[in-house]
Amino acid sequence: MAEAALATNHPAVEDFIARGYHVFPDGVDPAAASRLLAKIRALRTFGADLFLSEAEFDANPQYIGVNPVPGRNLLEGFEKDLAFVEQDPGIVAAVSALLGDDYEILVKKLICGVPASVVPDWLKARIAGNPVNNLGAYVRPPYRDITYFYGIDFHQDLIDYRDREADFITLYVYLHDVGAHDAPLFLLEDSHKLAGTLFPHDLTKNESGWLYRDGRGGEVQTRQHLLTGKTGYAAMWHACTLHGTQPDAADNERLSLRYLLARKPGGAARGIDAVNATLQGPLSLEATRQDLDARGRARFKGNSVNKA
Ligand SMILES: O=C(O)CCC(=O)C(=O)O
Repeated sequence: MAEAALATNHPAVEDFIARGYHVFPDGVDPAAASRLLAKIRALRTFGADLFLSEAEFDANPQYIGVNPVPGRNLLEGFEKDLAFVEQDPGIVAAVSALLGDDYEILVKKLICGVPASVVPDWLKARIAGNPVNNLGAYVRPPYRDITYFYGIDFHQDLIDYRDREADFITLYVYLHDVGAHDAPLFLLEDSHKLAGTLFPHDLTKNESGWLYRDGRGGEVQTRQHLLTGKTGYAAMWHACTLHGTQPDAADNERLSLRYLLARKPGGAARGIDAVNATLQGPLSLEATRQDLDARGRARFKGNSVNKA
């Protein structure tokens, strides 16, 4: 307990308790971010040739196993180039305060917000209004070493971790300037306070942001915060903090690094324990989502973030 009490002195822990996320005031080295981006762009063009044809897709639809995995992850070729994030002193200090200095990287991958200009019309028609438009199912297999989004409704990152405690955080780094039209992340401040809740979430837009209800009788008024910033912008959030993106309306893709960082199981109390002690709800869920059928296909249409 003494350690958790000490750790709460770090601004990242204070921000997680107060609002569910932390923006790094100085980000990370923009020159290193640009160098990495240039190397990635030299490998990939992010054009319409990313996608299967409609006939190819329909011949064998695969909705599961279409994200990067060990052995098929573009970032595996860039370990040294990622030191500007993984060894940035501000990042290391903040993450250590939350998770302990023996924290581990659960997942790291490149995320591409695919621009409207390259998504084929047949695909746009099929996925319009879906809550989760992860396009991996429609991308040619060799390109599935990146995760591709055409918008995703407000969700918690706990969504992918049934029965796991919210003992991990997400770190996002923009590899180029991201403005309002580049599919920036929308994040709902204070939404973490209701802890784990089932996706899709009960959200009602109002003048101050969104009223968020947990289905258990609890509710919180949240403020919508747009994560826009320059190259090297870095922010991290709690596994129960709601966030999402709208489809990328710009002509260019948005390329970002996404890390999931976790505390080592067991051990002494950490800043994350102090954060979690303030939440009003379960820290883990037996079921995290109810939007998919048995094959992993969207069961219904509906999306809040597109109304933001
Ligand atoms: O980058 C995006 O468009 C959405 C990513 C996201 O929300 C996530 O990976 O949890």
